[in-house]
Amino acid sequence: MKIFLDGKYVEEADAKVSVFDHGLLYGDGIFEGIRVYNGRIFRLDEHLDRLFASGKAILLSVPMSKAALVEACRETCRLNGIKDGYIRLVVTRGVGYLGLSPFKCKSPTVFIIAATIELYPEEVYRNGLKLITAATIRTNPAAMSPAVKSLNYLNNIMAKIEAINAGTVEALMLNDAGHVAECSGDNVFIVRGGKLETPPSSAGSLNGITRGAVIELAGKLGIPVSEPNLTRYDVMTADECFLTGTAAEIVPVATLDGRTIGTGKPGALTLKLIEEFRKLTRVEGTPI
Ligand code: PXG
Repeated sequence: MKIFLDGKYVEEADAKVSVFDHGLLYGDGIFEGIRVYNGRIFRLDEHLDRLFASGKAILLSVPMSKAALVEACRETCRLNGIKDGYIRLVVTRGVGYLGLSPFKCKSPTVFIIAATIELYPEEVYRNGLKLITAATIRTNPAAMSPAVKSLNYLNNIMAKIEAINAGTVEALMLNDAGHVAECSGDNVFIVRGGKLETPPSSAGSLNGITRGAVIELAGKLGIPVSEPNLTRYDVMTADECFLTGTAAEIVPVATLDGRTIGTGKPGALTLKLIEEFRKLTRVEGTPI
């Protein structure tokens, strides 16, 4: 496997970063997870916009232009023969010293991996996912904005551990006001009376690319979408619930903390959106 690392394409065995890189020492850095479908990179532009926004928020200047990053993503896919897969684009603060200050780091490290991705089990798409609520709340945006896709994922990983310990794959995370924020690596939607609802980013969620695509598709299908604050009660008593994410795509949710949502089977609107999203991924994107 060839990896893009700081301007060069190197063998996986040679793709190494220093133990003094602040991405490793402090989780000081940003990343994107991007899908490749049918030889096209899905919503690459949006992913790069989010990467640059994350960088701005943490005063990390991405050392490559958007056009150069597009080319590097395409070339990494080409070199590895990836037509359907996953791109992980990472920008770290770079090599520095022991000490928090990022200003002593010489230059950011950039690497790109193009590989295949492990999806949720097919059973989850047929029967719906059993969601639990994590005891771990989502980071308060006044502490560190969850809109920044940073290398510091411990908050989400703690929720993921809770999900796995409960025998499932994803956990709902609330914010410190008790409102629904998102899941450990997915955004959340509910259907109520034929309308879609998803928490606002201000509730403490990532501005998901898949979330954005679903909102767009709903608009085209004439389905109203709003972004109110939601509680666990709203999710439990919804007609339908589903999660969205680059890895997950659109996953139906069957239960929350043992309460059956709707019929407990993937709902009609969820299935329609899955169908439309799959169509979209087949035709849209930056050709490799
Ligand atoms: N919230 C969080 C915290 C995420 O990490 C999403 C929402 C969904 O956003 P997108 O833009 O993907 O629709 C994410 C994204 C993985 C993996 O390896 C996780 C994500 C993306 C790609 C891979 O588990 N999470």
